[in-house]
Amino acid sequence: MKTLVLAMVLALSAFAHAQKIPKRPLGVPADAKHFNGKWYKVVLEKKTWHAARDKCKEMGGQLCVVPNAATWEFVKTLTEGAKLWIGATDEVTEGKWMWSDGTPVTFTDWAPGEPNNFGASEHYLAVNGKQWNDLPKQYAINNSVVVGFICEWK
Ligand code: 2F8
Ligand code: CA
Repeated sequence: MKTLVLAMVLALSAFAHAQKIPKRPLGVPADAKHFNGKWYKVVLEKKTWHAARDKCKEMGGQLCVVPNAATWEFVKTLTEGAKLWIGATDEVTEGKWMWSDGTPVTFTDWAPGEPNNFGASEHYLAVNGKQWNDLPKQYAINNSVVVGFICEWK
């Protein structure tokens, strides 16, 4: 019996090791979800894109960056269909989309016809469970559709 228990413990330990589940760093919220070396959390607070960016920084992270398709597939699962800000903007140069960590936006999943800079004031990236749209920065305040944002931690 003892041998069986020991074998099970060793097997479980080997399984956990194989999964490479890292320890959540101090300061990252306990309910943040892990993907590929980073931690992500949906914050359900209606803020402008800039206030959302600042809030993520205050919490020791940054607005979510989506550098590739694999990350987007994961981030999609966090949205549960809600419209949320993530960290890209073309506010400096219209049409030149940059992540708020200073890297250029290369991978994209814009909805058909987007980004369209509707009304010449849409410079901020909002996502839902499907695709991307550019929206005005005040959209979460003037209209309750953008209900929050996604922060990430390294
Ligand atoms: O038709 C797409 C278009 O829909 C809205 O504008 C009418 C969105 N703007 C807001 O909701 C503020 C656009 O971003 C979107 O491109
Ligand atoms: Ca748009």
